[in-house]
Amino acid sequence: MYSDLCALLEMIIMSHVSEVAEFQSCSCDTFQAAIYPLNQPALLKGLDLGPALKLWRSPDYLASRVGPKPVKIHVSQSPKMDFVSKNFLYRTLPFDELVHRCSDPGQKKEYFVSPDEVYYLRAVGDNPRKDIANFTTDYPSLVSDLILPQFFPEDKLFSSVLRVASPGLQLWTHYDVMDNLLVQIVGRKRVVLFPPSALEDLYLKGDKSTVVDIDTPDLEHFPRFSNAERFECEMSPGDVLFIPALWFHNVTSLGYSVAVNSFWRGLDDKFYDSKDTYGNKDPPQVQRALQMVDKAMGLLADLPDSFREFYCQRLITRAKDKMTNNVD
Ligand SMILES: O=C(O)CCC(=O)C(=O)O
Repeated sequence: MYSDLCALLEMIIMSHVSEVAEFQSCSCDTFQAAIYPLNQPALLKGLDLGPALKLWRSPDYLASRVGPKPVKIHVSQSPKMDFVSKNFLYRTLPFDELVHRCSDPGQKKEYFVSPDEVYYLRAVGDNPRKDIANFTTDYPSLVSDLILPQFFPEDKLFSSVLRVASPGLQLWTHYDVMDNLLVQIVGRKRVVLFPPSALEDLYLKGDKSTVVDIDTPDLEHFPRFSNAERFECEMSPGDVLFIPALWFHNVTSLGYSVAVNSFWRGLDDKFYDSKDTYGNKDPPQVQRALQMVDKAMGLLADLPDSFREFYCQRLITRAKDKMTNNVD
């Protein structure tokens, strides 16, 4: 009975899955003219990424190039990192030790919580509250190994982020406000993407979906989740995934994984929060608008339930009408 249900669930979900479009050896001009304007994820293959593809395959090489630089990491007992139950800790490890623990998990002599714990490095600047991750200045000994694709104007680059993960690590579904080029260097990765239009089916909390298990979701709690259109791809070393701003993505490292992604500003600077160091803060205009919604809901708080629900629906209808210019 349970397995029948799972099979049915899989069928429902699979009916909404599309493959991410692939492009071979595309140039900057092709990207700008034919790929970027589609506002769809794209898997770019065959780009020249430099010697990192070969060199970083050796964990010893990567570890010794950077050495014991302390890095802040997520540590979790479960490979499915869950920001709702917060099943992870923040800890610091020397970079070389992190690489060894991720690349050869059975060999670790020390651990924080349990021998089978998993690790995730999402590099941050020296002072994460103020500094933006910059692969070039934060990891100077690795720079000459890697050619990052320059498909956007140089002055639109926001950050470049080194990512190292244990086998199996799954990062929750979230969106970023910047366009993103994710460069996979070591290991394979499964990426599931949902378009911005799936927002209502993803049960968001801030920029993250609260549906942690995207393959066998709890449809009693999240009945709309199976409606969400999804795109999927598997990245191999050397693949570059274009993730447009506001596209939700959920990433699973199928083995020990090393990647670098770069975030780019696609809009005018005034649409980005100057205090954002991660590339995931909503535009300042949107933050103010959301505060106003909270205030508006506060004004309705004392009404009896039936009135509150009715007028809440009226606010939603009014916002939708404004969006399509039906209200003056
Ligand atoms: O590849 C990863 O580890 C996560 C990528 C990601 O979430 C991003 O680039 O925004």
